[in-house]
Amino acid sequence: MEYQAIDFSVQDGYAQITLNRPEKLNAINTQMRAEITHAVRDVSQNHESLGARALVLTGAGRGFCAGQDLGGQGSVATMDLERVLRDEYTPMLRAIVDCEVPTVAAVHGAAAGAGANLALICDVVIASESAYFMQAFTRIGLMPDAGGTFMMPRLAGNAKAMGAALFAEKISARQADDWGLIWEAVSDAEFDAHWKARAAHLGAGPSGAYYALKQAIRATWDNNLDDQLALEAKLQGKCGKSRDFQEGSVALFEKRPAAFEGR
Ligand code: T3D
Repeated sequence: MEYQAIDFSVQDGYAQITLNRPEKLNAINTQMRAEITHAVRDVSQNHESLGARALVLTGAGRGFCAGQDLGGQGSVATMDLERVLRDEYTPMLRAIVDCEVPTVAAVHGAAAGAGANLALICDVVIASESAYFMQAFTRIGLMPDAGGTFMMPRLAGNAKAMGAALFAEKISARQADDWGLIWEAVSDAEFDAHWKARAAHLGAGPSGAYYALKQAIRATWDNNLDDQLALEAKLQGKCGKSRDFQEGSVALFEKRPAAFEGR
């Protein structure tokens, strides 16, 4: 697929999807959804041949993403929101959740509406200090979607999820960090170097263990304790047979950094 609404690259052991409609604050249209879905599936299925043990989502220009492309006055009246969410957003969000490598949203500037929820569904969110997250939906007479009603209560709790949805205010990166919505907020000056270093760290990591822990942590939302303990045993059993575990434990006793091969 030839990408137009995103840029795609691989470097330092990680793949990068850059939402690339900066003149619209990277608002998401049908084409962008299709391209993100395709690129995420490509990374998930071909991460070994691509040499990518992590996937970063970021935005071009002055913000991460302003959510659904509202397309100017008039066009919203003809949108079939149920169809778009079911047929276009759901496969994209599913691809991100199911991706076999860790997904990182590197967020600067605005992350609004579906743009906020696109970030929040990633495994790790790193935000620059001046970034903000906004459940903008009620400002335009909608309710949160794109996984927002799933992720927000789980990450920040019911009280914060309700307030964020009802008041649709900007949640600063620091606030998001305090609420547990994101992994970390870093100074604007350090942001670029910082998320790239984080991505490169994952890019040199034990990708089999990463995939296993992703499956376990996602499954805990549905499992009871016994199911979760059984799943941990099964997944850890696999990790225990990996070359990366051998290397990691030898490196520990040799007091040197592990050189993981991935899997
Ligand atoms: O199934 C479905 O289709 C429904 C799914 C819905 C999911 C959703 O995401 S609904 C929520 C959609 N998003 C929003 O409501 C947010 C709309 N944007 C804003 O409120 C503001 O742009 C921001 C607060 C995010 C940022 O404000 P600011 O002042 O930094 O930037 P700006 O000047 O408003 O925007 C810059 C440009 O981007 C501007 O274009 P212009 O005037 O320079 O030509 C603006 O029109 C454009 N833009 C911003 N958001 C969108 C957009 N264009 C299309 N769609 C947008 N969502």
